[in-house]
Amino acid sequence: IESAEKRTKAERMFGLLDGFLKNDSISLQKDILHHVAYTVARSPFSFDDFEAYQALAHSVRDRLIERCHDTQIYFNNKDPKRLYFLSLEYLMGRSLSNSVINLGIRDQYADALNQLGFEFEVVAEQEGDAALGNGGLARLSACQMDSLATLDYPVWGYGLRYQYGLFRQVIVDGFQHEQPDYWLNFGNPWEIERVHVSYTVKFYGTVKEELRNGENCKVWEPGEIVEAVAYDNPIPGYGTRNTITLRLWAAKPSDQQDMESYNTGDYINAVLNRHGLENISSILYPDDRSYQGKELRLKQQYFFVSASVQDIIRRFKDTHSNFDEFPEKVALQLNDTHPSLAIAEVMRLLVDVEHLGWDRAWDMVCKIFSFTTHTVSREGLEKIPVDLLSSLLPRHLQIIYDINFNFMEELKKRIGLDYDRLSRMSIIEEGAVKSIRMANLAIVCSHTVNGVSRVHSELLKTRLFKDFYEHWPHKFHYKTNGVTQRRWIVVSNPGLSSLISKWLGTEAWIRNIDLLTVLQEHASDPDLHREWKMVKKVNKMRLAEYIEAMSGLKVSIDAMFDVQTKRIHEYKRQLLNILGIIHRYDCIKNMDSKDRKRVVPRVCIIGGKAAPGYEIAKKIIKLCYAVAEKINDDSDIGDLLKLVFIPDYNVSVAELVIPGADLSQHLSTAGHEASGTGSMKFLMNGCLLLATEDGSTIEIIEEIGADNMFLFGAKLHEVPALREEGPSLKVPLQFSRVVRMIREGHFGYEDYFKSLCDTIEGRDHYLLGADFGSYLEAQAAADKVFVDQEKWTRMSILSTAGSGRFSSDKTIEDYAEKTWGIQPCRCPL
Ligand code: B1N
Repeated sequence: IESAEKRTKAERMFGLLDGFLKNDSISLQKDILHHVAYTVARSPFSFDDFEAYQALAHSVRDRLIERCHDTQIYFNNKDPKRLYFLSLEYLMGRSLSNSVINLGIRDQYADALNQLGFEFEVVAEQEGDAALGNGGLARLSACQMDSLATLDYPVWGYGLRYQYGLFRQVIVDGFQHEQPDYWLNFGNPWEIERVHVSYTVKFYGTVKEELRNGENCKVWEPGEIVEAVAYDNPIPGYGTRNTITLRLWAAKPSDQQDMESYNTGDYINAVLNRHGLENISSILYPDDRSYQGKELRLKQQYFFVSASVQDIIRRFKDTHSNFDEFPEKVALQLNDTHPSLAIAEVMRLLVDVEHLGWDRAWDMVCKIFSFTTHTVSREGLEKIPVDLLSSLLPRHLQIIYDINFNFMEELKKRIGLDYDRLSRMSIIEEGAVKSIRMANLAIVCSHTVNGVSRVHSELLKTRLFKDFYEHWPHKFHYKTNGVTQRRWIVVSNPGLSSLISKWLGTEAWIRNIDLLTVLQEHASDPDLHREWKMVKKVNKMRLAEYIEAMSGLKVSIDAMFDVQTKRIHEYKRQLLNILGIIHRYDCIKNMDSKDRKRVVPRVCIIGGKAAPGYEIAKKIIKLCYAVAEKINDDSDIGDLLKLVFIPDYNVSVAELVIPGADLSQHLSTAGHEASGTGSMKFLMNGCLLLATEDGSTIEIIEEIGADNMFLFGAKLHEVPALREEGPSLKVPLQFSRVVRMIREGHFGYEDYFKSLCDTIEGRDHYLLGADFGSYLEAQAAADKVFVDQEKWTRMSILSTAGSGRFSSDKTIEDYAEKTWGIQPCRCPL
């Protein structure tokens, strides 16, 4: 009787729900108007573009929620091994276009909006970026989430819901200023607040030993308790019903905190103190390399890791009565060392809370963790001062000491008392400041250590982690990074996307990137050339309009659009680019009118943020403005050369800039860029690359051939000898000349630029002088080809055609099979 009653209830409910939401344009219009009236609370007869965006976003959100439910129900039934991806940063950018494209209902929505008197593109422009990350590493996480969803893997992403994303870059008189990005000000329709999914996270306090059931247990009595509340962000796959979840944690005051003060009458201060706790998840650290050992950063790391691990164990326990199957059902991926406290947290929960015993817990830890490092230099490795950890997380420090003790004992058995080696490999660094080496912790406890490109992995094996490689050669692998063609072609370059589908006769490449190689067969087809150039022209017009709107500068779309956009770093050598531009300017100035006719007109575009405390990087930005002012105001130069700095480079600006670029520059000193992913986005969009042989570029060369790119500069093995030469290194005369121009004040601010010039004359660690000659040659080669538009277009087609290997789908399939051991789990339609 009971089950019959249940069935009728379920049937009745299903009847009321009327099945799934409908996606025809009339239903979508009704839906949008419904949200205008009841979510945005505006009159359906009068609402503006932003309100239309909000209503539209909520209507898309409804569909995402539907799919999220189905996906989770399906996963729960199948109980596959799940991947948990832990990252402190995700650079998602906008969600609207991406979502409707992945759901396959963009055209229907565009139609619906049209009927209501709105334009999809204009409405989509209303959305702000979700910028919960710094640069390449964070955008990689976002691309990988898209691939994980599209390829139907059972996955959860975990991270922090920062209230302030990456700072906004505002330029005042050529100087970078930082402004807070309070991105949640206008609400965020893409997240689902889960007030019931919350965990307490403890800090400070002391650890006591207690006898429980005849066993010695460690009991951590915390000094501070914070609540972690889940915010779920649906990630829809393309061409599948699967929609996975990125769960971001926000800190909220805990009810358990400060009970004492409530009882002592200091009510006001008790409440105010609670508020401070929310700061844990409030700000994203804007330095993408330097590690400073800040307490708040460590708190952030532990806060998100603890909530995530508790959630993972809770989900496992929902369907399993013991931990036997834990390693068969759970894979934990550490995106760099930032989440590596998860290792100690899993140990703590399994040993202190679940009482599994150390050996059993340790055995599991060794089976579930994998680690990807994005670092190339020793200075980039995270270290946590022991004093800091001991006060903030006393129990975790004990656990790390125990892990290290066991590891050292095991090592001694293998290598004897080689103290140098033992101390290099130890998780604990003894020194002026005793600290925990987070990379060593991650390597010791992970079954797999991945680099992000082949050459990066070689550097890990021969330099950074040589001792570990010799000890555990089987642990070391690499998965070359990739980017998602859904965002970087389909969303951001609709013209190219339709063109590719037309010439391939299918849209299947959007899920199966290998098909792109078919374009090679048409690389010399004049019809394709015509259409290809047309698409580029339209994208350049779009970019030119943006440049004019932003800076007032009019640029000619017949000029070569030469772009370098990425974080500003000395090793990325934006300064080399600027010196090259000064040289070009100087040459043109000294030409007669006959020679000037042969100059290939260029619009040089530079963009990127400098970390707020990185003085040299900020000077590079100022120099760019100073040079731009001189060149752009020089009527004698006209359209032959223009220089623009695009402020506040972020994902949505990238979506505009990349499709409009002819040439893109990737100039890192060999051995410094672990991978680089910007180059892959440009490559997909048919931009030719001017690059050093570093990071992933080396693999791009293998794929499209050196004759399809403009390569220059010292190679990895040549760098040490060049550095050795120091100030006696011979540099081209042109180099000294352009640096002198800066020093002598051709662009003003000579005192301010002095220290910048000093970094490249004398020591010149990043070898700008050494590479300047070959840089100019590569630039000249690019000019030469640009004049031959047929050749250029062919190279451009071959760039896109060869970009398939750099789709994040490839990276993810490789990780799934070789590192995580997970299988697709596709929710039926
Ligand atoms: O990660 C990217 C690579 O393509 C780049 O080559 C690499 O430089 C970048 C601390 C980082 N490495 N380290 C960081 C980011 C934030 C932070 O707080 C370090 N980012 C990279 C993707 O593999």
